[in-house]
Amino acid sequence: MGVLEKELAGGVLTLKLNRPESLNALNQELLARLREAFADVAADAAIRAVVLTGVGRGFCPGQDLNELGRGESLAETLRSRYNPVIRAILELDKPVIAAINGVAAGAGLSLALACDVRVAAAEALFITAFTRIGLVADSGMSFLLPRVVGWGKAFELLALSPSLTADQALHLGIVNRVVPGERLLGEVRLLAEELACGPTKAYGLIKRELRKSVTATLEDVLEYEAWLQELASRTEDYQEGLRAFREKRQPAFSGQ
Ligand code: T3D
Repeated sequence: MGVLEKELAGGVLTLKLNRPESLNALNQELLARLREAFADVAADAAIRAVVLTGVGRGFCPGQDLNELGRGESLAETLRSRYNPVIRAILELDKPVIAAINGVAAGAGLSLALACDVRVAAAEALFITAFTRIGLVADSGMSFLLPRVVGWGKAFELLALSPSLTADQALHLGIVNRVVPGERLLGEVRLLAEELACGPTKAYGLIKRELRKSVTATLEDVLEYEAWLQELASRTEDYQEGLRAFREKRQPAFSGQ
């Protein structure tokens, strides 16, 4: 069994970080496997939704601290190993759900924030962690966190690095839902299956719209929406959506 377990069923690929002895800390091998996995997902039309979770009691506590200080600078590590993974998730034209089964800290929290939907087990914990070891936010966290919780709260969470419970994370909008731990994968599976049966290309275009909205002016956004709606209107799923409406039935989206 490798450091990243993969299971494909019904159009949903489940990726399980599998280094439970370190709560699934990110080492070079795991980061490389994640990068490969998301590239494979992008190229495989049969995969229409992804679930990212952890094996054991942790989701991911960020960088494997036992692997630091072995020559490569942190900047190099981020540019060559972390940033490509974060970009791959954000730019993937398919929905990615984080099933946060336990602690998410440091770049492990960044990984969760890069996902499109976050569902947490009631016992999960959320820690920015960087300043606990004298570092600053990385792996996209300084971009993503203030957009979720606001500037002031983001500063507080980054500077003081408290340990947030799942309910506190829900209250701040860091997670979409909290469920009992034993129900986490079942609930996430249902959500992932619903997304995997949806208009996949429209979901991908929505991700693009949201990314654009972060830096664009209103005029840019209006024009970009018009362009993406044109693309959406050329999909088979749009034709199916219209047919289903007229025939008064549920649409059967193919993802094309
Ligand atoms: O450019 C770069 O490469 C730098 C990038 C940096 C990005 C970052 O992610 S910086 C932030 C790094 N993460 C942390 O600082 C968190 C470190 N971990 C913790 O603070 C705690 O482990 C937790 C709060 C996450 C969980 O605490 P607890 O009490 O539930 O578990 P524990 O006993 O501390 O951990 C269990 C095991 O996992 C333990 O191993 P052992 O003693 O049983 O053999 C622990 O050492 C290991 N572990 C946890 N986190 C990491 C780790 N091993 C390596 N790296 C870790 N990050």
